[in-house]
Amino acid sequence: MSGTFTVINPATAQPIREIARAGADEVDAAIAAAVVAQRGWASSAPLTRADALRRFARVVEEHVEELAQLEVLNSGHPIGSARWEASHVAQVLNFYAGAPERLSGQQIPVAGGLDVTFHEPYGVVGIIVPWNFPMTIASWGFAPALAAGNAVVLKPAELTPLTAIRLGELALEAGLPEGLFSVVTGSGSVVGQRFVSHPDVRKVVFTGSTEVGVSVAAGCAQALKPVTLELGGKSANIVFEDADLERAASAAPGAVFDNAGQDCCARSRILVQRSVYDRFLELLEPAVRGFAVGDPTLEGTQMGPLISASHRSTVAGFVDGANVAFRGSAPDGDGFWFAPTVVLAERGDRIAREEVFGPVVAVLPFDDEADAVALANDTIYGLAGSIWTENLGRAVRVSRAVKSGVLSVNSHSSVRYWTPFGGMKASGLGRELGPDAAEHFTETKNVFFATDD
Ligand code: TXE
Repeated sequence: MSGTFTVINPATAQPIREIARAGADEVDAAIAAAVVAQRGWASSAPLTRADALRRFARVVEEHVEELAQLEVLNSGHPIGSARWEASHVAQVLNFYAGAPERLSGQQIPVAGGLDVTFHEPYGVVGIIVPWNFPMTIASWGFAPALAAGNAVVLKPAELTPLTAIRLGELALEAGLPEGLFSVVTGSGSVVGQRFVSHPDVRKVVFTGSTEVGVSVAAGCAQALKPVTLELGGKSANIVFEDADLERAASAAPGAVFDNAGQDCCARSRILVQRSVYDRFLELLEPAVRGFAVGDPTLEGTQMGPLISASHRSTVAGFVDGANVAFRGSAPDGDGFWFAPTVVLAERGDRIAREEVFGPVVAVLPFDDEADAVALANDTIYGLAGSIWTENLGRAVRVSRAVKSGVLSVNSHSSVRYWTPFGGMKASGLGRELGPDAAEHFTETKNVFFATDD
C-alpha cells in the first residue's frame, strides 16, 4: 500500500474515513487474481453466470437503503436520488443477467463446411469511474462485462470510493467467485494507469474528463486495447416558440441542477427562440428560485452540495464576471454549497462553450430552426440534449440534425438501462447500456469446420 487518503462528506466538509491508496503491486495482484477467476467464470454454464448475477442483483436490492445512505454521506446526493441510483444498480445487474444465455453467435453459409461465430470475452476488463455518479456508472461497466464472461477490476474516484467498495463486498456475499470483481482504490495515475498499461487487462472503460480520457485512449492505442470513453458534455436544451413553455420552463432546472450540475448530460445551455425568450425567462425564474437546495439527508431536497472545495472554486470561476440573470438559494454553513445560477450568455462566451460541471446554466437566444441546430452543434461535445416543440416534423428534423448521442423530445430523460447511452465528438467513443452492451465486452471469433473428406 502507498498510504491512505481521506474521504470527506461534501455537505459538512467533515472527514468520513481513511481509504487505502493501492500501489502498483496491489493492482497487479488484483489483475492476477482476476485472470484466474475469469477462466473459471467464462467456462461455467451460461445459466450459472446468469444465476450468479441475479443473486448479486438481489443482494444489492436488499442493501439499497444502506448504499443510498453511503452515497448521501460520501457524495452529497439527495437521499431520493441516491435511492434511485442504488436501485438502478440492481436493475442493471438484473437486465444483464439475461445476457449470458443470449450471446448467440451466427452460422454463416459457406462451401465445404460449417462456419460459426463465437462471442469470446476479452478476459480482464478495467473500469475507471468518476466521482459524479459513483455507483451507477460503475454498474454500466461491470454488469455487462461480467455477463459476457469477463472479470472486472474497478477503480472508483478518490473522492467517492465508498459505494464501490461496498458493491465489491456485496458481490462476494452474493457468491461471485473471489477475484472476479475487485475494487481497487487509489489514484488515477497509479491504479488507472496500470489498467491501461497492464498486458492482462484487455479492455478499458473510462468515464471522466475529456483530457484524461484522451490520454487513457492514447495509452490503450499503444497497447492495442479497445477502450470505451464517456467524457464531458455541454448539452443543449432547445426551446422553440411552439413549445409548451410552462412545461419546458418547469422542467429546465431539474435538467441542469440535478446532482448540482455534476452530470455529463446536464442541459447546461438553454437555447430559446428569440420570440419567446423573455416569456421563457419569466417562467424559468420561479422554477429556479423554488429548486430545493439543502441537506441531502432530507426527503424533499432536490440538490445537495458540490463534491469538493476545489471544485466549488472552479465552478465559481465560471460565474465571475458573467451576466447573472437570477439565482436560487443554498445553505451557507460548512459544506461545498453553490446556489443554482442562470447566466445570460453570448455565443463564444466561455460559459456557453466549456463544461462547468456545476449548477450554472447559460441561456442564449436563437432565430430559427437552422440557427438552433447550428448553435446546438457549436460545441466540441455531443453527449445529450433536449428539444421542446409541439411540431412533430420539427422534432424529427432537429433530433436527426443535432450531433449528440442521447436526445430527448419534450422531456429530459437520458438514462434507461435498456437503451444505448454515449456521446459523439469529444463526448466519447462507444456506447454503454442498451441491448448490445454485453456484446461490446466480447470479441468475435470465426471458426470454419471443413466437412469435406
Ligand atoms: O476527472 P478525471 P475529475 C469533468 C468535469 C470535472 C473534471 C475533472 O468537468 O470538473 O472533469 O474531474 C481517474 N489514468 N468530468 O478530476 O481526472 C481518476 O482517478 C487513468 C466530466 O474527477 O478525468 C478518476 O477515477 N485514470 C465527466 C477518473 O479517472 C485516471 C465526469 C476521472 O477523473 C488518470 C467526471 C490517468 N492518468 C469529470 N487520471 C462527465 N462529464 O461525466 C485520473 N484518472
